[in-house]
Amino acid sequence: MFYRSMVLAAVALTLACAPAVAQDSKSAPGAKVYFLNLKSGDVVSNPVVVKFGLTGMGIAPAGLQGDATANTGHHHLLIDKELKGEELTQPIPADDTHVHFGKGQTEATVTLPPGQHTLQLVLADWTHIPHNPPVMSERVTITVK
Ligand SMILES: [Cu+2]
Repeated sequence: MFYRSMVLAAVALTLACAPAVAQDSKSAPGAKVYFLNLKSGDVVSNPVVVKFGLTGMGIAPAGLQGDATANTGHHHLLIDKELKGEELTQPIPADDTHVHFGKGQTEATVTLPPGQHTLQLVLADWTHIPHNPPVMSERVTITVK
C-alpha cells in the first residue's frame, strides 16, 4: 500500500513539474527558423527535400538537458497543421503531421500526397515544447505534383 502511494505521488509530482520546466526554455531574442529551399507557390515532386534554416539559436538533440542546451532546440515539421494557443506550451505531438527531428537533423525527405500542402517549422526544446516566445517559420503552401 505504501509503495503504491509513493508511485502515485511520484507520478503526480512529475506531472506537476512538467509545465514549470517548460517555462524555463526561453528563445533567444531575434531567433529565426525558416525553409532554406522552399517558399510559398513552389511546385515540387516527390520525394520532397526540406532544408531547415536556423539563426540566433543552436541545435541540440532531444532529451539532453542542462546548461549546455540553453538557447538550443530541435526542429519539427508541421505538415498541414498549425500549433495555436495552449498547444504552444505543451510537447508537440509525434505523428505523421508533426514530425520530430530529435537527433538534431537539419533536413528531411518527405513523401506527400499530390496536391496542396502547408509546411511550417517549429523549434522546440529538449522536452519537445516550443520555446517562449515560440520560434516558428512562416507557413509555406506548396503543390506536390
Ligand atoms: Cu521534438
